Amino acid sequence: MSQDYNFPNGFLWGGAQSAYQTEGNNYNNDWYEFEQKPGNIKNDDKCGESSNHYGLFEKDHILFRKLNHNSHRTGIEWSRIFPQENKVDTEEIEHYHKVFESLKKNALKSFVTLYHFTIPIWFERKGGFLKTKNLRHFQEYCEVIAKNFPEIEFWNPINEPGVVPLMSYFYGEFPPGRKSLIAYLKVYRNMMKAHSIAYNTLKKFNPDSQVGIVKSFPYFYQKYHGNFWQRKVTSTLDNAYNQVAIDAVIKGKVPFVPSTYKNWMRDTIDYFGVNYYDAVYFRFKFGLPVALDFKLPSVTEVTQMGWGVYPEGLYENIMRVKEAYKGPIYVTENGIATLDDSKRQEFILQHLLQVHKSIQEGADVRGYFYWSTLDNWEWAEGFEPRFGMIGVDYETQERKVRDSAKIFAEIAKENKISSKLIQ
Ligand code: GCO
Repeated sequence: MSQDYNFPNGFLWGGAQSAYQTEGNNYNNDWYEFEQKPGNIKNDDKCGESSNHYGLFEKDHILFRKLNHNSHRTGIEWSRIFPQENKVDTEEIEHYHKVFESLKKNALKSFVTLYHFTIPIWFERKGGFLKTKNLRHFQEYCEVIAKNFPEIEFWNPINEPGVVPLMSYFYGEFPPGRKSLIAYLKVYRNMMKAHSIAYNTLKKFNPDSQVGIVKSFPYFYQKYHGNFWQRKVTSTLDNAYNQVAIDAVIKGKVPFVPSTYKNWMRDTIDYFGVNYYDAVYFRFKFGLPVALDFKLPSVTEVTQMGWGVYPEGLYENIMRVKEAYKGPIYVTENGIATLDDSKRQEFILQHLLQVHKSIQEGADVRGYFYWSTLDNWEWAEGFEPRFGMIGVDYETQERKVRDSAKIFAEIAKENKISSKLIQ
């Protein structure tokens, strides 16, 4: 049976990227320092000029528009705005004004992240998000941004509040390289506080802007499909990673945070952003989860990141959000690192069909952002993974539009996946 899969009117189609991963020439944050130490990054790569989006943003935006995107998720680099404590760099404010003007000129709605893993060196020296008293610096940053950029319609202040606690403070693979469960819990709690600070600050100055959460949302497979014991254990882990953030922004409930905070943490989202890549699978030994795989045992093929592909997880996660939250949902990241673009084409189609299915079943999904528009710096994995729909030659900074970008352009233009495309 041939069928077209139509998306709702006004659906947003775009790509996502972050400031540090694409801009290039950022020398004033914790990641820059971290990269200097041999062994921290695969192949000892350094972010350096990256995809030079800082210099080429105008050309890039024109290209995104040509590819029928109508929106774009991007970010502001905190260490550019505040190179030192209490010092705002007005030239950088000017720069970002130009970036947002250019997005507007190209009819791209901007979704803007304020903190996407990188913090200024001076903030890091003070203990970063591990110290609750440092949150006032984040608040100050949010205030400067709110006052200077009233033109922004969609904010996602903190990218994936669960990832920094996990990668930086539990696994120690991101700066500052700590490995402590206590630090994980403390930083996660402070991330959620920081989210509500950002929400309240941005809304105070721009009540009409939409402020959301962008949540990394792996699908904990055994929570639903394991045996009795596995379901129990996996649910606990899912609570500690996924549910915490959902409860914080919807109910104002955060473990170890007194209930006096509840009121100002509750209802601190105008939309829910789902970042989805894969299902995770725990290997159990003697009843304990001893290892974590980023793929199901049945999946043999993995991406450059070692992640398996499991599109159904995106549908399941959207439906889970729908149950907990009545507002709009966006897929704020979904993508694949591969050298074989035909796999990317398949990945995009399979995941969009799951998004479509969730919409059919009543989920209010209003947009989809592929990660990533451009090839870019993949943190501790360096430059090897190729996530982009648009390839980047890092020697020449030349952009190469991959076929997946063309397919995406067709879908965005028609606002549907046609039966022809599926065939
Ligand atoms: C994250 C980030 C991105 C990554 C992307 C691919 O989820 O870690 O938001 O910065 O680059 O997810 O790993």
